[in-house]
Amino acid sequence: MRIDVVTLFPEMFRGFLDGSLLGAAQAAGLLDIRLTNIRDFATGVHRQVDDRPYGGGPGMLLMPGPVVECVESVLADAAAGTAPHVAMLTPAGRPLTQQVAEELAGRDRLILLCGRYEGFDQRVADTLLPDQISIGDYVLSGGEVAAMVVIDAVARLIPGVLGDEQSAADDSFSGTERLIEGPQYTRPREFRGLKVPDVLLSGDHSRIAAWRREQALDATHRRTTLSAHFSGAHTPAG
Ligand code: 4HQ
Repeated sequence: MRIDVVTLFPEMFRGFLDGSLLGAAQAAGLLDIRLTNIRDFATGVHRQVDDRPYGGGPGMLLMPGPVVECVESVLADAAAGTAPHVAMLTPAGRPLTQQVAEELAGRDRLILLCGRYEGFDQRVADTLLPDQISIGDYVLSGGEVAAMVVIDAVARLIPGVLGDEQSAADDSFSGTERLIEGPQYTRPREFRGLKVPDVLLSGDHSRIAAWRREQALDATHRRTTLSAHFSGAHTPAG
């Protein structure tokens, strides 16, 4: 799989991409991640990429020219094969879920478009008609961190990227039911008086599977009530 990142801050990705999982995946030829700087497509002596919004208002917007030309140059670099899937990171996008990550992991080529400032001139989306993805309902300073989240979630789904001993199939949200994983335990059998549930030591694999499923259903049900619990108004009285 090839992923192109279009950004004003390619250097933000270096440590992340050279890290253990992604570094190994790239060294093994499973993943090819390339960075292209929007600034390289700016024109004029000042290499300007941003400007003030028409109609007034705070902040700056990314101008359409440098962004669209940057993406087009990445598209032109496509060898024979299927057209890259272009996705823009924006709070207005469809929420990133495990299902969306699985869908993206099925593509041969992705182009991730990272904005800065107050975002992109509308004509970037009107010209490129990109997929639009949000990593959550909060505001980041730029799309780079969001793109790293997408790359992380997608890369580990590419066959061969996780070791044999790990499996994406067992994770929270995987499978058709999309359940959250229940609790897991390793040694020691007792920690500060807290014991590993007996069923996990029983060696009875069908009982263990049934227990894990029950715990996953529980954890999934519990989480739907958690937001309400933690976002209620907190007074000294509770
Ligand atoms: N952004 N999910 C980029 C986000 C965001 C999000 C704000 C995107 C700033 C320029 N991206 N603009 N949430 O907060 O993807």
